[in-house]
Amino acid sequence: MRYRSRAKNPLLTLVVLLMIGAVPKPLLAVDGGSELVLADFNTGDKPSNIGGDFGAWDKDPNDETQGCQQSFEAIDALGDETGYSIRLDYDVDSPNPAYNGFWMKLNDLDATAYNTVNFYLKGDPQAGFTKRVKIELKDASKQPSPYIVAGVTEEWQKFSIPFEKFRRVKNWDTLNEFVVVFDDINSNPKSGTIYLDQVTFSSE
Ligand SMILES: [Ca+2]
Ligand SMILES: [Ca+2]
Repeated sequence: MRYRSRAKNPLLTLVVLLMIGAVPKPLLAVDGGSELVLADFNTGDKPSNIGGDFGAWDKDPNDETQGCQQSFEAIDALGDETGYSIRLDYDVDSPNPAYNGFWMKLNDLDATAYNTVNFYLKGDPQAGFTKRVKIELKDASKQPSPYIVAGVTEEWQKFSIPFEKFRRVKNWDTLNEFVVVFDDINSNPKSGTIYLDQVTFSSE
């Protein structure tokens, strides 16, 4: 009854609601620096926010004892109820050398305005998950520059890695690829599920 007495003009209420819904979400975070969203995965489809393709990969598709499957999961690192993250079901438990993961093209992006790569990770408590995950950035030379993040938990966590940790990237003005690697050395357990979301470059 109280709601009705307040909503004196249903048409006006509708217009206000439409206006609230029409306010765009800011793409830039402006607490001291700028941030470029590479991928929030919130369309539940390709491509990334910068038009890049992405997908799962594995060392040997013919080895059925290892692999990585990518899918969209309706859980979002920033709590967006309509958002998605990337679910990675990995398996590096194989009698053969095993590594696999997720790649995302950066389309020769010029990242010289930024100095940090950020992303969110969490593990799936039911499936199990590795606490250590290797991240790689590649420039146009396509030489992988690895960095290992540790301390993944079953809650969303933001990881921020300064560019200088990726020592083999020479040309920050032509970035080729962001890669997640599960390998049979760093992954424990050797099969499990990791969620990835909100990959950004920022200036800190
Ligand atoms: Ca998301
Ligand atoms: Ca296996």
